[in-house]
Amino acid sequence: MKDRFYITTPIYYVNDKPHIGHAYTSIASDVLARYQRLRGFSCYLLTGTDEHGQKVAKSAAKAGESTSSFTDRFAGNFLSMAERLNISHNDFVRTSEQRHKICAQAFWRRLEERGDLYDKLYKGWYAVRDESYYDASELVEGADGTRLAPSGAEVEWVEEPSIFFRLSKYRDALLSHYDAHPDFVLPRTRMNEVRAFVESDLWDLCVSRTAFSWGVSVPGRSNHVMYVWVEALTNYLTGLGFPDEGTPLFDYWPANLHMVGKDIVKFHAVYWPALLLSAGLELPRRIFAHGWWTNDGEKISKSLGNVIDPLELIASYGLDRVRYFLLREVPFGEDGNFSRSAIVRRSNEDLANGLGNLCMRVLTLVERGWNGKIPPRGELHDEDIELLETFRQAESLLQKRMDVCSFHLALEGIFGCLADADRYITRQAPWALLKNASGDGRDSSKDKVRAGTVLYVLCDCLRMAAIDLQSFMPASMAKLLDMLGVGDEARDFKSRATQLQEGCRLVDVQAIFPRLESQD
Ligand code: ME8
Repeated sequence: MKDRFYITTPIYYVNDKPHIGHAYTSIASDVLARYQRLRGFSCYLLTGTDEHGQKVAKSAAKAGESTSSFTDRFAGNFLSMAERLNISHNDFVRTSEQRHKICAQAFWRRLEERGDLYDKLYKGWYAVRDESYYDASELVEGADGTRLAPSGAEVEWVEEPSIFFRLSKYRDALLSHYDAHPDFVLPRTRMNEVRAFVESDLWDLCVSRTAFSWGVSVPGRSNHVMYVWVEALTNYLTGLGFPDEGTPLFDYWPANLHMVGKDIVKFHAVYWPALLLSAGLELPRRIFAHGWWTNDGEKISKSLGNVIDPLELIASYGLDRVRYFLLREVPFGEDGNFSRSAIVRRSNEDLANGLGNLCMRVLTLVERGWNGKIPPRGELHDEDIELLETFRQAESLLQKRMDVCSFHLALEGIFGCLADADRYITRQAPWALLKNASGDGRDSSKDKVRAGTVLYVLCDCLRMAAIDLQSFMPASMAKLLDMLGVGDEARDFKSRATQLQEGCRLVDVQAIFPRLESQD
């Protein structure tokens, strides 16, 4: 039985169309899922949509549409975004599905049986945009003196009969969990924020609403719906068939990674573990909270009219350039600024000039000198061994970086190796060797054998780089591996340690990343 690995994306609110931020989280999760599969893990990737709560209900009402047809329409947009982004999810949970209702209600009963729920009137602040309760001490003053949530969202005063969860009871358990697992939340700065939040007064959490009905009803209390966050978090269990804990699918629990944006780390690193402790379930191994994209320096928001549509980007630049750009441009975990000129620059410098150019130089020489067959490898010189070793040893560094979601460093490492390969081809100048050999007229001449060895080494390095890059740019790297004649069965990390076969025929050689017109 293969080792299991379970990764989740947040489930996205269906109050609006998907934008680049949603695409970012899904792509990062997909890259990791593909990578773990290539390493031999049985990896389950879950994504989906968060369809209940006041925010979605209000958006549907504003659109003059019934909540169910509105949510169907927008959930459809998120599903098709996942398909267009080539996300390799194993399941897509919609919280409006019956299986989710069953899961969320069974989970609720566990909290109830534990004695962790009690009735109380909620009197306090609520931000619909964040679907979050705030203590007065957390609020900030807006430009016109109004009170706002720390996120900048408007807050409203709410008084309603509610059910509370004894969150404060779990304070010490949470803190000792953080102590025992300092990488529970990454990056570390986020772990520190989470700890500070829990160390300060941790209030009990209001977990039901009575002011509206668009949600999963509380078992036995039909005038209450579950607080949307509590219900939404249980989607990670719905995807594994909870409450049926006896199925092989449920063996994926606990999640290895909940991938989220930094805006929702509190829900995942404080509320969710406390709820799981109460329900008697294991805690996820890790939460990674990535940063925010801004657009030319401005926060992406509908009111500013600067929302970036991922589908439009794919249409303009091609999917793999977008996937590469998003994960290469900004250290994962930090905020980043999106600009079209940056995507063109990255694509041209790294993909067209770097990788694409090297591939074309190598493969056209192989076509010319060896009728498109991988040349035989002659005796290796020190510099050949050195380059091959650089690529071989890059794998363990790649693994270390992927294990902590350092995608930018992972890519930097791979492209660093490719830059070495570039310097090597310039120094070895196989084209000059080939020219000498053709003057000589003999296929077995020393120069021809040497040129063949140099090109063999380069093809083998390209094979390793393509295997490493597959999870980032699946379609283009599949094309490159096709061109190199590497079979489907030889594209994982186990096969990476083998060698390219001499005499194997190149297939359909073509440019993988043509240059883009500069937009400066
Ligand atoms: O919060 N930059 O859903 P949501 C980077 N339903 N990432 C961004 C981003 C930006 N500008 N904008 C959004 C919810 N994201 C809840 C989640 S999970 C049980 C429930 C990404 O539609 C980022 O991952 O508001 C963020 O956490 C998520 O979208 C929020 O999506």
